[in-house]
Amino acid sequence: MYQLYYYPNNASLAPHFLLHFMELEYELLLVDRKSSLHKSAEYLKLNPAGRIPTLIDDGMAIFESSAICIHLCEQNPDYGLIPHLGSKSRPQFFQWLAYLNNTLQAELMVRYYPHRHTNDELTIPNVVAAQDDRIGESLSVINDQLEGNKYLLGDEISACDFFLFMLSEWCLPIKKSPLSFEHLSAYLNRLSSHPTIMAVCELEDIDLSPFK
Ligand SMILES: N[C@@H](CCC(=O)N[C@@H](CS)C(=O)NCC(=O)O)C(=O)O
Repeated sequence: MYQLYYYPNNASLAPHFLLHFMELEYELLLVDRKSSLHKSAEYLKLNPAGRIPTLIDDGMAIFESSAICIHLCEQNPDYGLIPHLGSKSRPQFFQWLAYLNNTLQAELMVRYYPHRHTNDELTIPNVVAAQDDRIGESLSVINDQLEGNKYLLGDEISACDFFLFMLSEWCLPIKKSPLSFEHLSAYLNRLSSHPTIMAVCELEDIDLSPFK
């Protein structure tokens, strides 16, 4: 039995997709961000970074969404969400997951928390505008990868696709929306009908209609 500390449409969404897809037994524990519970002494014992998500596996706390995804994939290899050891796709898996988590997600964090990246209030709109451009560049790299590929790694769905769906949802309000990219938009449209994405988004009250 896993426990996932989550908040709707936060970085817990990708691990939530995986738990659902793999039909694992899990409990969702809401971290009330509005009351800053992610900064409470109790939560900081599990996740000293004070961020969401945290996964508890047999009493062990794991934080960082990509690490949680890799751990779930490796513990449940039969579901095929990570290419097996020795497979040529395996380095591609790590490449794309790292790109999503360390590049696109990092840019999104600056976009949505611009006040943390400048000590001059007046420059906040400039930070946001610069980030919109940088996020657009990342989405363009991803769009190119999806030309002729059903999923990020080719023909098979992987954890990277669930991670990308989460980030794409966050990108919807960005100046150059993911839906404005030909291949990315067709891919998101297909993924939005995936049973796991539909079920988890319904539970987290995430509107999928923009992808349709
Ligand atoms: N790199 C971390 C980032 C997690 C993260 O920043 N989560 C956000 C919610 S999407 C959060 O907890 N923000 C609260 C804060 O920064 O105070 C991960 O991927 O798990």
